[in-house]
Amino acid sequence: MSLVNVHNEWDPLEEIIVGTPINGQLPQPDISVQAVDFPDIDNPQKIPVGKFPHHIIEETEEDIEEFIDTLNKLSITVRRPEPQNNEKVFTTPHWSSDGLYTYCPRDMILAIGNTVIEAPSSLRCRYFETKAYTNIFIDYMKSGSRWISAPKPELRDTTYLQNNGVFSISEDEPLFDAANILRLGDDLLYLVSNSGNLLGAQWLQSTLGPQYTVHTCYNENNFKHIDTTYSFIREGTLIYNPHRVNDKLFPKVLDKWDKIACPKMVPTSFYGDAPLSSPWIGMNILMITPNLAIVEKSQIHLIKLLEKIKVDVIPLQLRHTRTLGGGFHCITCDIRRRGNE
Ligand code: ABU
Repeated sequence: MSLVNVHNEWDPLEEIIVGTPINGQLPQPDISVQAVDFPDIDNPQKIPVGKFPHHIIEETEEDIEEFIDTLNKLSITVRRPEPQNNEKVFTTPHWSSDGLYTYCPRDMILAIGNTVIEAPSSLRCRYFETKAYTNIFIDYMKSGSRWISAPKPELRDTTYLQNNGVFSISEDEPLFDAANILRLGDDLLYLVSNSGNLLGAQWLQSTLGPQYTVHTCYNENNFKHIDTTYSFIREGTLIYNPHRVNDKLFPKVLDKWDKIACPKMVPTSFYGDAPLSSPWIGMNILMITPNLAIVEKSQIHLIKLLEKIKVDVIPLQLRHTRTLGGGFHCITCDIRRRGNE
């Protein structure tokens, strides 16, 4: 039986990939890093670069170990990527870059039904990131899963566009991070942003075929990933980021959903001047079942809201979500959930 079998964000979780901060670094800044990760910094020289401090990596790995322990106690299988050498510079015909990290498998791996898809990221530094998961993908393929890589993009300088200070990406080739997409059964919600273009949505639709419908949606300021814009709790119920979407921006496919505004986030600290995540990383939660969520423990307002709508919460610590750019949804890729649609 295919080890990959996942149709939505909330069915009972059975298997998951959890990232690692080990060997993580901020790559040499280039136009892709500026456009996608630091669109608010107008002077490229102000973009942070280099290794994350040791204590950030160590404390994060410590927090992740406790997270994995919790998942194991819930009988959930956990797999981890092979740490990569991100310092190594690589070159394509158009540019050179070094790597970022393997902390956020959510950004690079899309699991839909029995298929894993390697995403065509608009960040040059992530060009080879999925290589850290090859052994896992081979295991999945041997179990009967499908394994696809989206066409490798060229990512020329002309990919990155700036209009009135807002970055976007061109429509020259399909581009998206897997974190631009959320699964609602046969409906997929696809955020068009500075990390995902319309051609990417079209590629996904044509690759998955008529069983699925890819619904494009937008948020304010073209902000990259969908999992700090929407958190899906269970069939028919979602939490949205009121700073990024409103009645005008909700896509039609969500017409019948109960949409609850995310309460204010509790501010959490970060290292340096420019973190990889916004404060909304606090709403980046992982559903274990439709009635059980893992939430970063400082987010007490969100925890209260979830309890009010009858979701039990396991509050866990993840101290460096803003510095490293990932909460519990980002640092995972759910591979198998019980349920068939
Ligand atoms: N990788 C998720 C980052 C999203 C945010 O900072 O809001």
